[in-house]
Amino acid sequence: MIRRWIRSDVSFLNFVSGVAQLSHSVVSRETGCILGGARLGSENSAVNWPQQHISAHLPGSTASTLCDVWWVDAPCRSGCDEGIAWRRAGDVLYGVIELDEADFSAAGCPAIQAASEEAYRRIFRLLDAQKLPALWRVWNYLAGINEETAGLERYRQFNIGRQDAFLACRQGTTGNVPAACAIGLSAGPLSIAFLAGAVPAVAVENPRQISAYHYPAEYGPRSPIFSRAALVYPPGQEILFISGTASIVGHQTVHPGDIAGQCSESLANILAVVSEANRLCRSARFMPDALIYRVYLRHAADYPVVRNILSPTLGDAGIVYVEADICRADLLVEIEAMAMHSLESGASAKHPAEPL
Ligand code: 3EB
Repeated sequence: MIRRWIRSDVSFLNFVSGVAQLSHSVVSRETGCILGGARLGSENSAVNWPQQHISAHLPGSTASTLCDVWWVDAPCRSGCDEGIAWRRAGDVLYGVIELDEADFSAAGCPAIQAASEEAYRRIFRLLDAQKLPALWRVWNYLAGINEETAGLERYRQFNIGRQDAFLACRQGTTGNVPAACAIGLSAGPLSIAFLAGAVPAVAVENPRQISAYHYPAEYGPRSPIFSRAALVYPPGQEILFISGTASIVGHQTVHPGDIAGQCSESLANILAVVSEANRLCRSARFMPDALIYRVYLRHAADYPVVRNILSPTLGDAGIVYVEADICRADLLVEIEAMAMHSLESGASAKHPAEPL
C-alpha cells in the first residue's frame, strides 16, 4: 500500500511514501534513483542510500514501518564525507548524519551541545565542498529532548550547538534560514537529515508567531534557528516545506494540557503559514488538503482526538502520525507538512498569461 505519493512524470524530485517493501518496488521500476529518505517505525534495514532512522510507534498505522523516500529522475553520485552519508543529483543533495553522544563526553560542554555543533559544522563543510550553499530543510532528532542535564534542557543545549555552528560557519542566523523540525525520540543518536541545493530557499514566516530566531531568552540562552516554512526550487519545481508547527502564538505555548486546543491552534498556524506561502510562491496556490503531513504526538492515546480534528480540514490520506516528544515540555502535538508543485504546468500556474 502506498500511503502518500506525490509524483508527476516530468518531475526532477519526487516523493514516495509507503510500506517499505512496496515503495521500493515502485521506485525500482522507475528510472533514476533514490536520493535518500527516512524510515519511520520499528524495523531496520540496510539500504545503499542515505536513510534517517526514526524509531517510533506510528499511531493509527496498520504498518509497523513506513518509508518516506525522495527519488530523482536523474543520475546520482553518492559519498560518505565528514561522517555524512549523502547522495546528490544535479544541484540537489540529501544527507544524513548520526552522531553518538558518547563520543562527545570529554567536550568540556554537555555532549548534546558538542554533538549538535559538530554535526552542523560538518554539514556546512560538506556543502562548501559540494559548492551547494543553500541548506533548505533539516530534520533533527535527539533522545530525551526535554530531559535536563547540567541544569539545562537538552533541546536548549542543542540550540546552543546549532547556533554556534551557524555563527562559526558564517551562516545567517535570521531571515533566510532553513525550514526544520526538532523532535525527541526515546533513544538513539543525534540524527540530522537535510536537503540542500544551489539556490537559496525563500523563507516564509507566520504572522501569528514571532520568528523562532527572535524568541526571548526565557526559551533558552540561544534561539532556535529555523524558518516557519521554506519554498525551494529543484529544476522545474517548487517545494513548500512547512517546519514543525505547534500550539504557539507569539512566542507562548497556548492551551497547555489541552490536546484538542493545541491541535486546533497548530492547525490554525499551519493554515496561516500556507497563506503566507501562497503570497510568495511562484506556482499554483498550495491547498491545505493536498499537502503531505507528519504529525508528532507526545501521547499515542491522543491519536483519536487529533485525527478527528485534523481530517475534516486536511484529509486523511496524507497524514502519518508518529509518537514522539515535542521540544517544549508543555507541547503535546506538532505538525509538519510539505507539497511539491511543477513550475511548468501552464494550467495550474499562479500567474497565467492574461487573456488578450
Ligand atoms: C516552535 O515553534 C516549535 O528547533 O528546529 C519547531 C520546528 C520547533 C523546528 C527547531 C523547533 C524547531 O518553536 C518547535
